[in-house]
Amino acid sequence: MDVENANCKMRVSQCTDMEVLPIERPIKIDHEITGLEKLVEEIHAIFSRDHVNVQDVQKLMLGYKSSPKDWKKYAKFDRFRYTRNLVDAGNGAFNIMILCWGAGHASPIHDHADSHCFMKILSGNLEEVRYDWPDHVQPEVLKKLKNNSCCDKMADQDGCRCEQDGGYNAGDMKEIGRNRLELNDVCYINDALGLHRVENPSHADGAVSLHLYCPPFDSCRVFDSRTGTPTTVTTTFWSINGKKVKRVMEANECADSQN
Ligand code: 2CO
Ligand code: FE2
Repeated sequence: MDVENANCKMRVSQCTDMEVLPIERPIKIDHEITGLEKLVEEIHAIFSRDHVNVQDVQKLMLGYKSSPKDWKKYAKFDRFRYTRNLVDAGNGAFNIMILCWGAGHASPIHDHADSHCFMKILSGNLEEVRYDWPDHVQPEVLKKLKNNSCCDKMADQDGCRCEQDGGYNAGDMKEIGRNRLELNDVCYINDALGLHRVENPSHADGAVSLHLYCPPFDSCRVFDSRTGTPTTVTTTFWSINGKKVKRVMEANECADSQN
């Protein structure tokens, strides 16, 4: 099975036969979608099926051409970091949000909590940098694909140095690719394809992106760019349906909760 046929109604690690993880290839748009509301409607319709191909979601998102009037009510920027603004909670099967990136804002390196992640540029440009998982941390999906764990792999060496033991080395994060994402581009990632960091490279302009996650997640792991040390953080919203959320600071927000 091909990753584009994976059923994104299920967690990535539950998608069967995902041995082959191909690179993205050009996808043809079936039909144009007029307006963000219509796109959200079509996403609901497709998710009412039992099986939703990754590629079908990509096609829908490509079929919509960004128009700021559609999404400006969700586009709320913060001076210091990128914001996550919920557009639709997808009846619990997925969620759709708009992320607003001020000039130079970036996410830490992070995973996607075993979910499927689709991302479309609505305004400006973003740069996505992909990384391999650090040797000492393995996502559910790779444990399943390789049918082993880092503990199995290292058992007959000098003992397991997996995450519980804090065996982290400088230089553990390996870059595996870079994508420049421009207006209306769509990209897809899941934990089997690696980790990523997303940045607005502009020194002057903001950027806005539309994200769809399925299933939705409210925490993920961020990785220290030097050592690969993972930290679990809560993912929060800056606004929901265009209304700013009153936030209670949590202890783990010191590590930057917006990933
Ligand atoms: N995953 C990050 C977040 O939800 C944004 S990077 O694109 O997936 O905050
Ligand atoms: Fe991400």
